[in-house]
Amino acid sequence: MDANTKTQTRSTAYLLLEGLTEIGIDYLFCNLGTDHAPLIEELANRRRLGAPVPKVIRCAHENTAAHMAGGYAAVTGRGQGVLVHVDVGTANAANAMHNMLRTRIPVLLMAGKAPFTTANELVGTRDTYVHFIQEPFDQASLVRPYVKWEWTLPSGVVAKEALRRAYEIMHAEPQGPVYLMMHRETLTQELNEADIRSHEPFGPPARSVADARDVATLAEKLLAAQNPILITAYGGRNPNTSKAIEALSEFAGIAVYEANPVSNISHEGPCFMGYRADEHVASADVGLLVDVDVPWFPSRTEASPWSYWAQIDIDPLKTASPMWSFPGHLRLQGDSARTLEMVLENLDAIATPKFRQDAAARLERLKALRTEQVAQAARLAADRGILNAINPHYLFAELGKLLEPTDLVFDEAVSNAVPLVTQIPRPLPGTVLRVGGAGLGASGGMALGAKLAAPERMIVQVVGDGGFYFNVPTSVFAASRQYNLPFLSIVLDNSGWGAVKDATLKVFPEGHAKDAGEFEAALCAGVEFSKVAEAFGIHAEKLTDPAAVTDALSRCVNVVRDGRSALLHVRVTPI
Ligand SMILES: Cc1ncc(C[n+]2csc(CCOP(=O)(O)OP(=O)(O)O)c2C)c(N)n1
Ligand SMILES: [Mg+2]
Repeated sequence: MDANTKTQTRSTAYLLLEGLTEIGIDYLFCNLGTDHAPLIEELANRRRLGAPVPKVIRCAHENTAAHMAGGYAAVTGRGQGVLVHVDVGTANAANAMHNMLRTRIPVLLMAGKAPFTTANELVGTRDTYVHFIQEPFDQASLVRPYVKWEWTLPSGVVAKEALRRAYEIMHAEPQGPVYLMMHRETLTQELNEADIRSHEPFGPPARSVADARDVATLAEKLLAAQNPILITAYGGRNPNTSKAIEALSEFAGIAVYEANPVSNISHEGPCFMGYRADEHVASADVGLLVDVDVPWFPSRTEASPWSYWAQIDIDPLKTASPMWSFPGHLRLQGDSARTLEMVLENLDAIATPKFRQDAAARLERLKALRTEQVAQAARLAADRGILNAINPHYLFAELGKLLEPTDLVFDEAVSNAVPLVTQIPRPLPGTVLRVGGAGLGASGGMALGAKLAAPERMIVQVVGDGGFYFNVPTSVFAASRQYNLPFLSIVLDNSGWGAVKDATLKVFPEGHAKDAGEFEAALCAGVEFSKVAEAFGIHAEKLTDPAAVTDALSRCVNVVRDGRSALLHVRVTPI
């Protein structure tokens, strides 16, 4: 205590931890190193003093830590902290930052920087071999394509200000990761508490909505439409968007599709037509792209030159992508739920009796088509497969019978993703989640983070055998056990990388690879994935016989509902 000013001297690390709690960081998902000594010291100090600190979740691998933060934010909407070790830890977290950016999930990634003093000039100076080799010229470049903001904290004086700015930027739409780096000497710097600016009002900008005149234009287009469609991928990120899609589509008889879904809308909406939007794009006269990144593949599908396309999206320009070209006669930036509600209000006000009659007829046709789709899904699931080649449709249909509507499914099923969403009923939005990125290895960490955020919900990870390796399952299972986060992991073992084989066949349908049957896609045969789980005390089973599917699934689901993780290794139709 300084006798003259009556203020306390505190280290940057102390103030940073305080600042984190002030912006609502409940958790620090960590993989630590020498750079974090000042933070470890002040965590203990603050706990000793009874001051609040974020809860520390130690993860054996950064991939788990960063995806846990993602899973937590996907459920709560609140970005959390991820603390990793200098450049090397950042590199290991880069895959997850790609996924978080592409899924528009807020994450505050923090890393130390190697000390810059070498001879005790400041507390925290270089004192070990690694400090001399851990400072690349541009540490932030490891994740710069995937973050919305990055900064090296120059002094503790601005630690709290920097955190508030990071908070605002990661939570501003389109949401995404931010990255803060800190030298060890900065973290040990002692400051007078009175010098720290604190508690100014802060927060991300309010969500915007489209201009009323543009909304009216779109309502007029829908009034004249004979064959309108709507395509979404992450509409379920906001439950109100799912409701607004249902209301508008029912009113106007709009066929609703999910394309490369990331966060589902309700699949029980009256106009939900499944996943083959591409087959209906050419015949649509008015199309709505609502919260979607890739509605179809232009190499195979083309919109009619006479059709009218409107886009409603928090991020219509896809500003994180150098190239993005889908039609947009009208691009409406803003909150999709509110914008869709306004479109419906406008349409209701101008709807003619003929429009209402036509829309009602379309609605009846769509309902009949949906009934046929459900029957077709049941026919696909009726084939149970054979020994060592269980039909994924059957597997997922049986799993679906055991899940509650609120249970969360993390989909990393890759080439079996369509059977998954086709067979597992999902009446509630945001209950089957995939990352919008391409970085395999997400679902395990995301599942753990979701469980942390929603302990009352059952969490299921569905992952391919290839994806299982990318998840660093030892790290995932260790965190599940250490922090008591039970979840069900279903490993779809089709003997390798089905998607890699499919990609080769798509480009070279009659090529040399096909002739030779050499797709470079087979992985190590005979691996007992269940043993990996058993090493961590997790209930594990291997499923090879279609006749055993129902019992094995219900045993595993019960184990998880009783509070212990389970892994089910399923031999599905091989590649
Ligand atoms: C980090 C990362 N590395 C490589 C890839 C390329 N990749 C895409 S799909 C795939 C195969 C995945 O195999 P698996 O999980 O078994 O699913 P399957 O294709 O067999 O359904 C690979 C390697 C990727 N998406 N992400
Ligand atoms: Mg596979």
